[in-house]
This record gives sequence, C-alpha cells and structure tokens, in this order.
Amino acid sequence: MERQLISEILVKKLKSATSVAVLTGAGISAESGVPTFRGEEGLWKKFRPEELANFNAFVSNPDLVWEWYQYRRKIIESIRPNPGHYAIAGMEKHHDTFAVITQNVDNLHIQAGSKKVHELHGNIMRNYCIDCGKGATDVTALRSGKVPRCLCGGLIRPGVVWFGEMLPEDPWRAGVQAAENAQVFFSVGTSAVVYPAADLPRIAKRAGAYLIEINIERTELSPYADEVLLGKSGEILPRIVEEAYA
Ligand code: BJW
Ligand code: ZN
Repeated sequence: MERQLISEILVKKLKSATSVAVLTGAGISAESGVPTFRGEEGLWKKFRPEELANFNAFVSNPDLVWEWYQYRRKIIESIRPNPGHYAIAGMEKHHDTFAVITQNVDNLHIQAGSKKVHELHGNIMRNYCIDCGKGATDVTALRSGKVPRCLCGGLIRPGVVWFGEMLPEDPWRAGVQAAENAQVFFSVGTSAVVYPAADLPRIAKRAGAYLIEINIERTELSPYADEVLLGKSGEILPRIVEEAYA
C-alpha cells in the first residue's frame, strides 16, 4: 500500500492543540490479533450478533453466550498492545487535555499506558450478576464452559454493553465532552456504524474540531472527515507521533 503522507496542516494543528480526543474501534486492536466484528475476517461472519450480543440472547441461551465470551477472553488474555495503542498513549503528554474514547472491551489502551480512557462498551474482563448487580471480576474462577451463577442465584453476565442497552453514563458523558472540546479529533479503526458512539466524530466536527479518520478502508464517516488516512493504524499513528512531536 502507498505510504500515507502526514499533512503539514495536521502536524501544525497537533503542535498547537491543547485539546485532542481519539475514538477507537476494533480495527486498532486488529494488529494485536483481536478479530474485528464486521468485514471479511470479522467475528460476525461466523456468529450472528443478534444471537449473541443482546440481553435476550443471553437469558435464553446463557451457556452459549458465555462460551462465546470465554473464547474471546482467551484471545484477549494472550495478546499485547500494538504500536497504534502505544502511539496514542505517547500523545497524551503533549496536550493539556487528551482523551481516549474506546468502543473496545479489550483493555489494550490501559495496558499501553493511556491514562484517561473512557470505555463506552464496557470491559470483557468485568462481569456482574444480572439480579443483584454484584461484580464478579475473578475470571480465572469462572473457567468452566457453563455460565457461572452468583451466590444469590442470578446469572453472571459479561460487563459489556449489548445492543439495545444504554451506554454507561460517566464514560458517555466524558466522551461527549471530549468531542465537544477537541481541536483535533481522531476516529481510528471503527466502521462508525454503531450508535451512539458513531455520533462522537460528528459532534466533534460540528463543534469545530479538525476530524481525522484512520482506517484501512473508507467508512460512512469518511465524507465528513477533513482527512482520511487509509492504512493500518499501527503504522500511521506512530508516523503521526514522529512528525508532530519531533
Ligand atoms: C482497521 C484495521 C487496521 C481493520 N487499522 N483500521 C437503527 C438505527 C440506528 C441505531 C439503531 C437502530 N437499531 C438499534 C440501534 C441502536 C444500536 C445501533 O447502533 N445499531 C446499529 C448497528 C444499527 N445501538 C445500541 O443499541 C447501543 N445502545 C443504545 O443505542 O442505547 C439506546 C437504546 C436503548 C434501548 C433501545 C434502543 C436504543 C449499544 C451499542 C452496543 C454495541 N455493542 C457491541 C458489542 C459489545 C460487546 C462485545 O464486545 O461483544 O460493541 S456491537 C460491536 O460493534 C461492539 C463494537 O464496540 C461496536 C463497534 O464496532 P467497531 O469497533 O467499529 O468494529 P467493526 O468491526 O465494525 O469495524 C472495524 C473497523 O476497523 C473497520 O472499519 C475496518 O476497516 C477497520 N480496520 N483493521 C485501521 N489495522
Ligand atoms: Zn447476585
């Protein structure tokens, strides 16, 4: 693939920006070995989202849904952040305000050293009881193929946000605020089709941000972006860091 140029405008904007925000999706973790959801190699070519990623599916077939999340936890436990995650973590110290807003549940931004991470869709390593809400974080104790139960008898569910569920209030509010205040906003490795997360780049743009999209292909967001950088985030982000903060 052609080497993507980092524009002078972007470098200049990053050098002077006090407030920067980054929205990430499954694509940023693809180079770490986490499957994305959509697309040719996506998780949902093999599994139907409506069968697995909603509350009714869980209640009607908890063992199947639990097994799917155990399969994904296993992948996530064995992988590490990639240069894209590290580049984002490295950007944080160059701006007064810097926020990572992620749709990912894989913890890789935190592992890479990002301090301010707003998890819009939860975290796959957190689990809680659907009846009493008690947390059950010790996933090693939850190894069996069958869905575990709380002491109260309730089913333990993964701490992720399924279709039809509200996003957790604090990360969502923080994400909107970061989008409204950003002078530069990056949308990285997301198909930008799942709402309300997909609204954030548009909110940022309306509030005056310079909007950059980084993706291996164009998305529904591309027409709104000031720049679309086509390529792998693990290659483009480190180059942006090199050029903007040199
Ligand atoms: C690379 C790369 C590389 C690859 N470098 N790039 C009808 C119309 C509009 C909205 C709705 C509707 N019906 C229902 C809704 C609302 C619904 C929604 O948006 N649906 C649309 C899909 C139609 N949203 C919700 O339900 C949300 N809640 C909500 O709206 O609450 C209000 C409400 C309450 C009650 C009733 C109705 C509304 C909740 C959404 C929760 C999403 N949850 C999931 C699963 C999480 C748990 C789990 O992990 O299992 O979150 S769905 C899944 O999609 C996951 C992701 O976070 C999310 C976004 O996907 P993402 O990250 O963009 O991944 P991909 O695979 O789509 O894209 C990867 C991209 O990377 C691609 O573009 C690649 O090209 C690129 N890429 N390699 C750079 N190396
Ligand atoms: Zn309980």
